[in-house]
Amino acid sequence: MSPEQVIESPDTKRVNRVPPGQRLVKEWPVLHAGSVARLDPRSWRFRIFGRSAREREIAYDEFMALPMVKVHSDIHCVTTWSLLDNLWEGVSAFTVRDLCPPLPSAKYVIVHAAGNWTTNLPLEDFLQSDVLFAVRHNALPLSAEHGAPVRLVVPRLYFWKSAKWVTGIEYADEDRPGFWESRGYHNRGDPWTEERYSD
Ligand SMILES: Nc1nc2c(c(=O)[nH]1)N[C@H]1C(S)=C(S)[C@@H](COP(=O)(O)O)O[C@H]1N2
Ligand SMILES: [Mo]
Repeated sequence: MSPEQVIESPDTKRVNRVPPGQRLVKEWPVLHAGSVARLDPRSWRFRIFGRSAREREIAYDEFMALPMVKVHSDIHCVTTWSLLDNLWEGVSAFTVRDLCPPLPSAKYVIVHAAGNWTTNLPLEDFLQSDVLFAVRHNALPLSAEHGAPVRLVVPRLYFWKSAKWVTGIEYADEDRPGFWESRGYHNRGDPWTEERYSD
């Protein structure tokens, strides 16, 4: 039997794993705008659309049958808490890209979540080995509070890019600020250079 492969998010290998202005917590906080979405897996769909030659809509059972990866990563929230050593399990961004590739002109991904919530990121930040659509955290299914049935995890950016209650992704030629990005948060959100707020 081959040993279980876990993808290491590169930031977990830094000598100092805590970015400037952050402090460590032991419990995982719950943070979001509005109320907790309670999505029924039977009607949930994952839609890949926008600047692609075709469009895909994936039901929950199909999504759960996709190849899964495990990622070990740290969480850095812009409100200054960091939670180290998270083990995520879910579908790699590469797998989603292969199911429905972007057109060459597409440079951004708009992530859609329940209640018309969105977040935006450069395609380059999305297509990294440690980016996944997670269904489990530390071996337990995601709770509704943390984004069930599926949440995005983008370990190298502040945690607001990690959309909970994901309903799909849209490839775009032009950037389009999402919910927090249009409310004063930085457009990209690199924790190591403290890209916290837009000025
Ligand atoms: N759909 C959705 N996803 C979201 C948010 C939100 O308001 N709606 N908030 C973001 C922010 S600001 C943070 S810090 C994290 C918090 O995730 P957690 O509650 O699992 O810790 O979710 C992110 N994903
Ligand atoms: Mo946040």
